[in-house]
Amino acid sequence: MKVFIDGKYFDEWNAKVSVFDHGLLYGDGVFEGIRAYNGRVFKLKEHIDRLFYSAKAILLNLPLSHAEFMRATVETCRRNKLRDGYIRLVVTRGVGTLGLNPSRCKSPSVIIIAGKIQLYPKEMYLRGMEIVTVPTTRNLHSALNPAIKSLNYLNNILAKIEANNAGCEEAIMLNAEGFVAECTGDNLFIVKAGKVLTPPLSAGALYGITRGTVMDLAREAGHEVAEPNLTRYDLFNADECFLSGTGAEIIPVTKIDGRVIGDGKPGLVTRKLENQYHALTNGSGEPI
Ligand code: PXG
Repeated sequence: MKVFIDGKYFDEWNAKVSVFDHGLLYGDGVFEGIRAYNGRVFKLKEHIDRLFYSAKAILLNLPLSHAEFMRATVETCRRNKLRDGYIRLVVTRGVGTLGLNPSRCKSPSVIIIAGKIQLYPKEMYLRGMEIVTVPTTRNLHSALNPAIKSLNYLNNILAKIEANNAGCEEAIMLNAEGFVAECTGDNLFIVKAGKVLTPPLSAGALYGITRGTVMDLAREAGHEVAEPNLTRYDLFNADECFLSGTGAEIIPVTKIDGRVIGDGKPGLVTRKLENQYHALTNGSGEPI
């Protein structure tokens, strides 16, 4: 595997960063997780757009232009002969001193890894997954805004550990008001009386690219799509529930906090959206 670091390609055993990089010392940086399908990078422009928004929010001047990021991502796939896989794009604050002042960091570092990902077992896509609500809540917008895809994922990792301790792969995170925000690495949807519903971004969700795609697909298929505040009660009484994310794609949820959702099997609307999503991922994107 060849890893892109600051314009050069390194063998994976030689792809290293400094222990003084503030990405490591403080989680100071931003990232994106992107997929390639069938020789194309899916929604690449949208991912680079979001990288720029995250960077802007943390006052990080990205060292490459939008077009250069697109080109470097595609080129890293090419060098790895990757046609189907997962691309991790990371920008750190760069090498600095001990002490958290970011102005001591000389220049941000760009890392691009093109590899594989398998987030959940295949079985869960067939039968649906069980998830639980966990005590760790989403960050407040006034703290580390949850819209920023920063290298500081401890909040989500704590929630993930809590889910794992309860025997589940994914956790529902509420916001400080008790409304459903999203999961640790996936957005959440329910289907109720044919309507496709997902929490509003103001509830503390990431501006998920898969979330946006699913909303477009659901509208195309004639469903009403809305973003109301949702409570756990709304989830328990939904006809269907599913999660969306670049890694997970669309995965049905059939049990939440011990309550069976709908008839306990992945729903028809979920299955239809999964099929539409797979058709789109296979046929569109930036050619490698
Ligand atoms: N919420 C959070 C907190 C995320 O980190 C999503 C929602 C889904 O967003 P997208 O834009 O991917 O539809 C994410 C994305 C991993 C991994 O390594 C995590 C994500 C994506 C890819 C891999 O666990 N999270």
